[in-house]
Amino acid sequence: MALTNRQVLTLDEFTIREMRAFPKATGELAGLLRDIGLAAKRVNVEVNKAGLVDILGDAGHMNVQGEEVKKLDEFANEQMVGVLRHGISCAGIASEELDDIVVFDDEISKQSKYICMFDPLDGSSNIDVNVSIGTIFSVYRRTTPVGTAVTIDDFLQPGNRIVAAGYVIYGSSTILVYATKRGVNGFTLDPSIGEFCLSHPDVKCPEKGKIYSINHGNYYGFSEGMKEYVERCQTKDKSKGGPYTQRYIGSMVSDVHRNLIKGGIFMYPGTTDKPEGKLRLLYECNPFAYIIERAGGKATDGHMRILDKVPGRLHERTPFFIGSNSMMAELEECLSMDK
Ligand code: P6P
Repeated sequence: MALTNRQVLTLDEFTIREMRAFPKATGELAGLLRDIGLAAKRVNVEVNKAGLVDILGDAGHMNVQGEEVKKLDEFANEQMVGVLRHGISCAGIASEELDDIVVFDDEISKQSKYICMFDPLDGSSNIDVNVSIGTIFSVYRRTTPVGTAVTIDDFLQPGNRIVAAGYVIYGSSTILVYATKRGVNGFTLDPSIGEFCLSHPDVKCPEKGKIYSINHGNYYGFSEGMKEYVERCQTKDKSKGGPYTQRYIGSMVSDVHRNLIKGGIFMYPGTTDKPEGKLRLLYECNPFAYIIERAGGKATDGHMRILDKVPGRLHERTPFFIGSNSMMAELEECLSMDK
């Protein structure tokens, strides 16, 4: 008798199984994650053929970040907004690609208790050179009453209120990783059945690591403490932890995903001319900070826990340090020189 394939859990089967663990669960969160999985599949199709059709190239205008928007950015944003608006599990969204929040003010959506924030296609400057890119998302309970239209207050919540967060990497394979209070799990898209299948159960970030990720091009803008840590990463003096391997792809989802799996530290510090750094608190830093903490790692802005920062604006940026606990401790020792 032919051997049947080993039965692997699909994303939908997994979220439904997780829901059974919470008797009071309504299935809304499982539904929201299913919607995001659908958007990811549609984005994946376009990303994988971007070089073949006229979907490459700048869409000819600048986004709120002052960056040229590429057509795939817009497509990915439309897919995320579309599935969440037409689903029944989200009352509104905020996107790194949009100036303001989008309120889903139809009667069904207003009854949802969740809101979602996302960077629809992070690293899009890498699209034209075939480097992996990704979608980053986080889910919060709304703070305004269910049944009313969401407001900006529903979005300016600290990351410690996150209910679920995750990312999708469109790379050599397409992987969706998401975290809830029950842990971090990864799913690889099986194109033969068009389903995300559990491939990385219960992901844990190694306590120690040997990989450091930073853009050395900004070195002369670093603080003394930051420069000291970079020196330690390169030193042959093993008593100071190093030498480490430097890996920097320039696509956050790829750099952070590798360090999450293998151990390591990713750093995007502030510099003398940009003390707030480059990365966005709501769309990039909070989701990854939530995921790394659920996997046993740590994320700070150099002084405080990322998840405790109370956002003042949708698009505010923050210095960002994330990774294995032992490397984060070494970093903090160096950054204490700056105080
Ligand atoms: P830099 C991509 O544009 C991005 O937002 C992140 O994905 C990535 O980690 C970072 O910027 C790279 O920035 O200044 O080193 O090119």
